[in-house]
Amino acid sequence: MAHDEKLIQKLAETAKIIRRDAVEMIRAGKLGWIGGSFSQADIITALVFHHMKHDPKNQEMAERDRLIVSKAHCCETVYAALGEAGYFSKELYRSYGQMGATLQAHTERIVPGVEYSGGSLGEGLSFALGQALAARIDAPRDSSGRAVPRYRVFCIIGDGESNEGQIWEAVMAALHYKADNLVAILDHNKFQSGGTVEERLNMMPWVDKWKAFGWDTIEIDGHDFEAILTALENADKAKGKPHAIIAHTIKCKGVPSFEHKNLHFGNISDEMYAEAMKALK
Ligand SMILES: Cc1ncc(C[n+]2csc(CCOP(=O)(O)OP(=O)(O)O)c2C)c(N)n1
Repeated sequence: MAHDEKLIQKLAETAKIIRRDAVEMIRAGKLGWIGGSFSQADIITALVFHHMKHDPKNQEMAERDRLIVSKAHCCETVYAALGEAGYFSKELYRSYGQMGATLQAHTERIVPGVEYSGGSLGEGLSFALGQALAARIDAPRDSSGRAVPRYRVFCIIGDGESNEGQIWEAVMAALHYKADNLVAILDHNKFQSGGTVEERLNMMPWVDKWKAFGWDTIEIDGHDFEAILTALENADKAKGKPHAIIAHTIKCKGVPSFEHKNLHFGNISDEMYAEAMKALK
């Protein structure tokens, strides 16, 4: 069923705020990961501002859903979403990337609301699986005696990151443990740091691969809120298997003149800043 238009509009507006705040952070720190931060921004917005169960006023709530951003370099839109949600003061944005600051250029658990410290790619899905399995400890049982996990775990991974073998170890283990409270979302923005994923190490077709590993798998437009929300809700319904959402995204999505270029890491010039603020009004 289609979602309320007002909800979709609100999410789209929030995603603009998230991207704008990410731009401000990158300017403040004079460096950042604009491409992968922007490609995942709509997925993060849908999760943090609608789908996930969490409470910035009760941050350690045991039953909170977990968001693990395995491609932890894409930290700016994670920080922007958490700041917007009220996990910490937006004042922190101004010290992003600076010596001694809380907000550094890879996500770290010292930041309120961040669940995963990363940087070395390939590890987050294993961590997320561990969290998904931990949700069964002391969990209530259904009528057949099966543990009903106390929370869900959402893990964003990169297409370049998927070159790492450890991703596929986690994929196999998650099926073995029937971790149906685990949702992996592939931010398929077609680029990694040094070029396209196709020319570096082609792992396509993604859907066939995840299905072959036994996961409940679908493919969506990762910038279409209706599609994102529907995919997340369907993942709740399908039991007995972990879930993969292959999200087609655009690197640097949100500022037309940046899109499809591999703006992977760097600063934002005055000219780029003006373009970004115009596009994200
Ligand atoms: C184990 C490891 N190898 C290499 C790197 C360096 N590195 C940082 S980002 C990146 C590219 C990642 O590509 P992708 O997962 O597609 O991320 P996105 O394009 O969304 O930024 C690489 C190779 C790293 N952080 N960790």
